[in-house]
Amino acid sequence: MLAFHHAVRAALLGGAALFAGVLPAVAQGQVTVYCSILEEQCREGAAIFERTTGVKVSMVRKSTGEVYAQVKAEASNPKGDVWWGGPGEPHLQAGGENLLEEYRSPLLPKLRDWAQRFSQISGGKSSAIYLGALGVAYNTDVLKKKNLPEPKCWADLLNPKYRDEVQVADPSSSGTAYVFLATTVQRLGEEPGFEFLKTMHKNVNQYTKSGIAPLKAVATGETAISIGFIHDMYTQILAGAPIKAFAPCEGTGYETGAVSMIKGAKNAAEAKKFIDFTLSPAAQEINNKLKIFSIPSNTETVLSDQGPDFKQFKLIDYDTAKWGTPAERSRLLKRFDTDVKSLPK
Ligand code: S7P
Repeated sequence: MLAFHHAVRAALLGGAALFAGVLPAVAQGQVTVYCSILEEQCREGAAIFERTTGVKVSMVRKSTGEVYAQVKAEASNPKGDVWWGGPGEPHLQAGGENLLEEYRSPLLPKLRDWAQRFSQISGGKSSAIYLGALGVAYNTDVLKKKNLPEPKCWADLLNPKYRDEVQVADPSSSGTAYVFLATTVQRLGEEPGFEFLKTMHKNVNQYTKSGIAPLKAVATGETAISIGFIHDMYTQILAGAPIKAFAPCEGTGYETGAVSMIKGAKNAAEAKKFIDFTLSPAAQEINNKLKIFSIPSNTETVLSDQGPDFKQFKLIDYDTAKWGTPAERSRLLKRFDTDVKSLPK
């Protein structure tokens, strides 16, 4: 009887404290998150969310295209609740294939215009959390040692002098590499775009699974040149890597990083709470701590002045909606596999 009394009192006190937002949260359920931002961001986000809500987070880090494939494979028995991060196109494809649940967070009015538009494009199934511009990084020591020129434009990456010196991820698994593929066909038109990719293929030493791997290889000098997001390149530069990064002279594409609730999520209430968290300054300011300076979607998120100056980049009129439709993304990826990836070198 006494134990019961203590338990009820503890629950009541716990409830009152939580309501007042005073005491640390007590255990409040669980949520499974498929995380497609970087490992360190996923870890930090899970820790803050657990600490502030008491909800236990089971976090799995996978590249964006891989999570899309997993969510599709698990559609009849969903195991994940939330898909956090990664470029928007695989999220849009999943939404278009009825693999995601509509959820309009009460934080949507706090988001920047581009983020509100993304939410509309997705039919309320995904929300935007950040923007990031695509670019090129190179290791200045490696180029010097091999007596290679410094690239400035996309066209420079076709130079036969860079044979086996360029690294980029595989667009089927990596959302980053898909943005590169979609940027190339939008920039040049589809036929010339594929000709560009076929020629560049001769210079590619590896199509990695994850989008961040090529940059890490540039940082250690394993490869001379990589394609990826410029904000991630700045992270490496600020950490002291001998890297230069640029937005190519012809103009470049960009990503809209997204978060979505998985259809049939077993922990729907916790999933919504987690999505609200990803749209809040508390989650978006993790990037300031980790020096990952993409543009956050929430107008109240504190911006750092250490990151790249996006206003200086020449951006193309990148069409996330079109290249995120199931038909276009599937078609482009298939064509990349048959026309580019399978080519001998
Ligand atoms: O937030 C940093 C960031 O680089 O993480 C995401 C991640 O690299 C996407 O990985 P994949 O290419 O392997 O799918 C990016 O969306 C984001 O800019």
